[in-house]
Amino acid sequence: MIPYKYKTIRYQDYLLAKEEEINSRYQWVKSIIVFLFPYPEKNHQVSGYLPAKFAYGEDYHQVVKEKLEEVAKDLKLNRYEVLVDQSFLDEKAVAVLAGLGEIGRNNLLLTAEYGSRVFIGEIVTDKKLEASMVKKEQTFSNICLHCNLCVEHCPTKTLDYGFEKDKCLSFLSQKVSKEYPLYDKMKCYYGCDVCQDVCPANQKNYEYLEEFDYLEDSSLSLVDIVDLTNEEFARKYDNKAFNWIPVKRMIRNLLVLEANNHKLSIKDIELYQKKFYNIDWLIDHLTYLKGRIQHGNH
Ligand code: B12
Repeated sequence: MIPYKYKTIRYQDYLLAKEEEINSRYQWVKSIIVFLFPYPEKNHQVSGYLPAKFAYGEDYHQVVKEKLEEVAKDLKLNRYEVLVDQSFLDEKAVAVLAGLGEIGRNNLLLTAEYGSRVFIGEIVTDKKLEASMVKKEQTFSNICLHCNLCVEHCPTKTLDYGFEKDKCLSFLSQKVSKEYPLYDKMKCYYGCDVCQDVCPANQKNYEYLEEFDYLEDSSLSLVDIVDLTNEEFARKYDNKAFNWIPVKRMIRNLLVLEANNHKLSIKDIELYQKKFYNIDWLIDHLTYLKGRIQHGNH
């Protein structure tokens, strides 16, 4: 018998407790200023492997934080906090409520000016500012064409029923998971671009910060990271959005990409199995890849 214990709470109670917790920490907040920072759409052909385009340039967390600190100083705000990604806010929802766009079928904020290739950041402040939008009806509702191209092209069928996070290649590239056949569809070593690449609301011309332009060291090969510790990896890529990922997950991603590109032999896999003999989850994934290659199922 599997040993387990359980207790139940009402969903409403959870929502109230969550709200109370946020209220107690952010009781001082009167306004949220929501910012969009577009990043480029351009493709790059390189010899190594690439992340999704949102990670081509400098780490957006650092860049957006730095820019918003400058804005907050210009605005002479008294009490404020700059947030990006690691935010207590649902950033897509606050952007919609501020009138910046709508949530498209691909689960992302779509904007009329930039499409979906935007980073969202906020300044929360104790200053009472006039809201840009007062009525919910003023939100956008026609940027997403509901053409379903994102749904049809998603390699792992993540969007068939709303958004199934656990199937999303962006999620899988960051986590350890046993969904090995889904990894067979992977093209980027961090994140995924498919649902945005096929979106007709994208492919727009706009200005963006040069910090988000492609940097050469975003092209990775196994030799670049295979012998690094987590600390060495984080230091080497300290200006990259993916620098927080444990290095063995990045090595897994590169091994998967090698296999997906028919560049991994059984002999290579056996060498990696020896090298990483004490990391069970990685050995399991390598065993799967070995089976795949043995059965000629590339
Ligand atoms: C965790 C996370 C992920 C997870 C999964 C998140 C998920 N459940 O969607 C993973 C790793 C899969 C992921 C992937 C990506 N992410 Co992400 N992610 C986040 C993060 C940190 C939290 C999102 C979250 O879990 N929200 C809570 C859940 C419950 O909300 P939700 O299901 O997404 O949507 C709810 C609301 O939007 C609401 N809703 C819908 N419509 C409306 C309308 C109104 C008016 C309201 C009030 C609410 C509402 O209902 C939904 C269900 O509750 C946010 C940053 C943040 N703090 O918000 C970035 C963020 C959403 N990610 C971002 C990006 C760039 C990506 C990727 C494109 C990266 C990539 N290239 O691989 C992919 C896109 C995958 C996809 N198609 O969605 C950007 C999105 C920018 C944009 N244009 O929308 C964000 C905002 C980060 C940032 N600061 O720029 N992400």
